[in-house]
Amino acid sequence: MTGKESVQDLALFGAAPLFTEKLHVGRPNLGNRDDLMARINGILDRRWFTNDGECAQELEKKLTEFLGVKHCILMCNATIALEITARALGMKGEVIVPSFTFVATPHSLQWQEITPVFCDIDPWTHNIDPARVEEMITSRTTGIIGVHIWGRPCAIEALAAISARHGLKLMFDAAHAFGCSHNGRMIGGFGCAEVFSFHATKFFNTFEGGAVATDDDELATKIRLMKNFGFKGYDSVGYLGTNGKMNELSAAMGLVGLESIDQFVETNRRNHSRYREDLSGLPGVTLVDYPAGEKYNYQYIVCEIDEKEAGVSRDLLVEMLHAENVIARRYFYPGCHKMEPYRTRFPQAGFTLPQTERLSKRVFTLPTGTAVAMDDIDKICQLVRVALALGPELVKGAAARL
Ligand code: T4K
Repeated sequence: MTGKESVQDLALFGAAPLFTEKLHVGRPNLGNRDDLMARINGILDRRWFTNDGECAQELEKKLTEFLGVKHCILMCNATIALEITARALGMKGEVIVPSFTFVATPHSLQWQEITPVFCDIDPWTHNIDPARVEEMITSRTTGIIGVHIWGRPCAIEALAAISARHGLKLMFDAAHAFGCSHNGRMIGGFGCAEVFSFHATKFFNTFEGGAVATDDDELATKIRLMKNFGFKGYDSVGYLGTNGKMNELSAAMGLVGLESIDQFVETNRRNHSRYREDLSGLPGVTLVDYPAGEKYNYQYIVCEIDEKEAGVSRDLLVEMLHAENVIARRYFYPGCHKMEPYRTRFPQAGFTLPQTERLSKRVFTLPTGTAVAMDDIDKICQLVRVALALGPELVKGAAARL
């Protein structure tokens, strides 16, 4: 850099944050507001607020078509959906999961006394590494939960082969992967069942919500009963059940969002391309890409930082971005095996998870979605560029100055 450039660059880290309002990762996508209000009025008029109402039935039907599956069962959130699905599949003992995921994945097992056994990931895909899965299988193993991290499908065929070889149940946590495809087929149609999250921060949201997709009639019937206390008829309960139902307001939000789904994808795709252009050529910074030929929702702008090459650590970059009101997130730091109750139960787990430990220190996510403007993206990337050019000492000052 020339002296002149560095003075301009330093001015980026001004006395006040670059952005006057906080730019969050996970800002919800919102469909047509008038349509939503009209649907909400309909719900109020009908006075049918939950328990498989009109909106929920319509949404289930539309999602089933969208995903190309036989059943799509709405749920109040993905965590309960994971719990119910694992239970309905008869998972018990030990189930193999990645540690590089949101803590809801292992919690959904541990909550019902099933032990999550953490498996390492492939450093390139960030998904569970099938080559490591077989090493984790014991006589107590009953299943595998693959997670499609960032909406990029995990090694579906390899996991299916391992499951078949060892007689295990295979399900997927597809919380990130609504609207994504694998070999031309929509995610939702793989394994025994796949679970989506429709949380506010997800690509497609119902405020809070989720769904289980499956082609298995028997499993679908069981899950439907389990999510409604086990009720088989008015006064007859056939299973131990819980309350996993989605309410009508959430279903209405989903119906309206579904109308705008193409626009959400397009905005995310455009944002991702802009980030790619703006960050290209930066040493030590890799933007997680979405390979051509499949559908993606492009919901996650994931950067991997190689501190040696970049000259600045991931944590310092995130600190600096926060000081500028860019609320980047360190998903999924520090790895589930370092969170309770797993850290205490499995203090040695880190030894078998080198790639998880490495990656969780290197990645962060940046804001995207319909609430982020192109101009914002340019400024965010400029901050990263300048941080790398100035080096750790000046960035530390920038991060600490407010
Ligand atoms: N499996 C996987 C792989 C998952 O990633 C998740 C959820 C699940 C399972 C379970 O799904 P659900 O049971 O939630 O359906 C957030 C979400 O709460 C969580 O749903 C999500 N993964 C996870 C990756 O992110 P936090 O603790 O980071 O949330 P919070 O409150 O810090 O919000 C995240 C960002 O979103 C902030 O920057 C603020 C912004 N935000 C959030 C909300 C709620 C908004 O702008 N508007 C909002 O309404 O977990």
